[in-house]
Formats: sequence, structure tokens, C-alpha cells
Amino acid sequence: MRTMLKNVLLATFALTICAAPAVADDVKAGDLVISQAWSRATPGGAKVAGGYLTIENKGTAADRLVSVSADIAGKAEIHEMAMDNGVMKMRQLDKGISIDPGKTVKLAPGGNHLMLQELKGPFKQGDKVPVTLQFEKAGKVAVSLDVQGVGAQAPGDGGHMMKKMPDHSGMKM
Ligand SMILES: [Cu+2]
Repeated sequence: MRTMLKNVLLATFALTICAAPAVADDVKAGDLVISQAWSRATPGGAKVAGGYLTIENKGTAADRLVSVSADIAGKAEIHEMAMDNGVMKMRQLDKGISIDPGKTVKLAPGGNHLMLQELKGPFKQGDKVPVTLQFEKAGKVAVSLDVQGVGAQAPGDGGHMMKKMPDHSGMKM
């Protein structure tokens, strides 16, 4: 009886996991696999948004994410977060981000990210925002960012607020 109950609970748990919000499908481009592309809803008239994704290099040569563009953004850059005199600031990565063979590079809140600026419209939770990534070797790759809640820290995170993780709000450009 106990075992059966346990099995039922396990099954329920498994179902709950499967029912989590779907995130973007993986995109394959040459040796690269791009997954978990996401962004956050923009609160009241914000004109900037971060873009986050995971890039895996299954090949034998390094590739490099050199630039990003999006129809909805007047300007799009690749940024890093760096400490500057004890203050966390973001900075454009002029040379982009290298992805070594066999390695996975994650763009995430508090670290490297895509910076979409001069937005022509708001991002709403549930939107899919098309962006184009430009790689040195893999060329142009279209992905769409799944827009999560305002306070989301990860894809599929409904938007619960985490305490003061470093992100764009209140950050000096
Ligand atoms: Cu930024």
C-alpha cells in the first residue's frame, strides 16, 4: 500500500515536470546547437531587454558569436558583466564570444548576454522574439527568444522574483 502511494506520488511529480512551460526548440547550425533562448517581459515602457541562450559547439574547431540583430531592436549588442571599482557594470564585447570545440557557453542573467536596445515595442510574457545571431563559421542563425515573466532568472521560470541578482535594472551602462 505504501509503495503504491509512493508510485502515485512519483507519477504525479513526473507529470508536473512535463507540464512546465515549453521553451524554444534547439536550433542546429553546422556544429553548433543553440538552446534555451529566452528573454524577459519588459516592464512599463522599458526600451532595453536582455537575451539569454545556450550555445554548444559539437565540432572540432572554435566558432565565435560575433554579432546579433533583431527587427524589434534599433540596436543590439553582445555584453558582459564585469566588476569595475567594486561596481558591477555591463560592457560591450567588441570581439563577441568564442565557443571552443566541445564546450557549452551559456548567456544568462548576471553574466554574458545579448543586449537589445531601442526597442520598438514591449516584450510580453509568452511572446517569441525573433533574433538573428551571426557566427564566424556557422554564419547567420535565426532563433526566437521565449519571453518569460519580468523577474525570471531562467527559461521556464514563471517570473518569481529572486532577491537582487545582478541584472539590468539599476545597472550603469
Ligand atoms: Cu547589457
